[in-house]
Amino acid sequence: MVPVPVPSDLSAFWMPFTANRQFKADPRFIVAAAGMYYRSSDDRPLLDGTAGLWCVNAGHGRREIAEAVKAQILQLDFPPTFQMGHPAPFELANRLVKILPDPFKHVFFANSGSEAVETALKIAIAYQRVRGEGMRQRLIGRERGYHGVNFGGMAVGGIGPNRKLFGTLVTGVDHLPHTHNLEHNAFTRGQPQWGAHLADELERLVKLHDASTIAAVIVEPVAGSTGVLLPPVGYLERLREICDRYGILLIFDEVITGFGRLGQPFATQYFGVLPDIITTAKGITNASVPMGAVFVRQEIYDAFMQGPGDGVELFHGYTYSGHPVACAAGLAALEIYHREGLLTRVQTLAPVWEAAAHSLKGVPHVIDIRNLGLMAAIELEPRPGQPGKRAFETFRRCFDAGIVVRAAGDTIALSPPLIIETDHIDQLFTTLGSVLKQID
Ligand code: PXG
Ligand code: PLP
Repeated sequence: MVPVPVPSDLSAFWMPFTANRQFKADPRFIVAAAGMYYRSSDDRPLLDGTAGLWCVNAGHGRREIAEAVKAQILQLDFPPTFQMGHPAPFELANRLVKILPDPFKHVFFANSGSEAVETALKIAIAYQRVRGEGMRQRLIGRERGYHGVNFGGMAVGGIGPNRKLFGTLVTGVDHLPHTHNLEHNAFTRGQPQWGAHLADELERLVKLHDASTIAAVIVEPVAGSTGVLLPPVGYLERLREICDRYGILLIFDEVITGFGRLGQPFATQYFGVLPDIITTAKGITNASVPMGAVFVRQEIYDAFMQGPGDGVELFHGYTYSGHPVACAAGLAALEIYHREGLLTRVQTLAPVWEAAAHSLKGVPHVIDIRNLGLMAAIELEPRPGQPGKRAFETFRRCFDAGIVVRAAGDTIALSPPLIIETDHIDQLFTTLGSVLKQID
């Protein structure tokens, strides 16, 4: 391989969600990627156990996407989508609604998961208003939820450190309790049996605030970023029932669970529970170009399409909503997903994945193992008074030992590309197991 130079001055780039000083003192550089592997700056292969950040579902360096992007830029690099059109977003939206359940017929494009979430929250509040329920302005999220880093998503999100420096956020927000419980559910394979009653906390919030003030509830069907928290059996169904009873919209944030992670195109199909709005991003372009999207049910779109036909129905949009390059990448990614059967491939991989993950039971420090589809979490006992340190050291040692894993608090999260083979699965868990045996 031709060596790729690493910059000597690391000071100007303020790195996101990173201990900048620690990293810049002892950097880890990735300089190339193909298929299941990255290559580090010291020319070692690194098995990608996290599909980038839950997003490179078809594996790295897909030539078809690169070619589609190049052709698109040369054909038409950028026109606005405000009051004028170009073919790509219409084509991509038409393709996307084909892999969604029936009521989802309309797509609003954004450029990230965070923007998709802001869009969904705005659509939810505006929908209540256009249907004559303008008092419904409250939003309900969930503790430990992650919905991106913009103000709305941060407010409905439930991760303390992501919120605490940022003032009053968006007001009129409340939270359901999270569903993680080691006492009842440790080492459960797949969805836990205990915990569906936690959805009834929504009834409590309805009593507290009155249904007439609540616009929407937003949850991740499987919480990813916070450390793979699974919905107990019956939990999502119960949330759906309560939302129906009180005219509250249910939003599924499928930024991570979209595009095959659970063995169906989306988690809504895997769980058989239909929300009213779905947000997604990441895998939509196989992470090659930033893009997010919001899918809405027919009746939500229709509610906006009233009044004079020459009036703008939704005063919302990003300069790059439906950017041609992102759309070209999205169309090429969908083509690969279909051709290689990746949106359902996890159905056959999941049992192998589950067995491999749970083989770490009994390894030092491991206090829980969770899995669903091609997601897994290995939760570690925190070092006393040093939350997150043991998992972070595990991540660093794994990097040195040739695998990329993700540390979320004291949990090691795994979510590899959906093209993974069984020998990669072995390498991932064998390496992780031996690192855990080496550290204190
Ligand atoms: N919703 C969910 C459910 C997500 O997982 C976002 C929204 C925001 O997407 P953007 O594209 O704005 O980042 C996400 C993103 C991690 C990690 O450590 C996870 C995400 C982002 C960064 C890190 O697991 N998920
Ligand atoms: N800030 C300024 C000054 C702008 O002009 C714009 C867009 O025109 C934005 C922010 C929003 O940018 P975007 O549409 O890319 O989200």
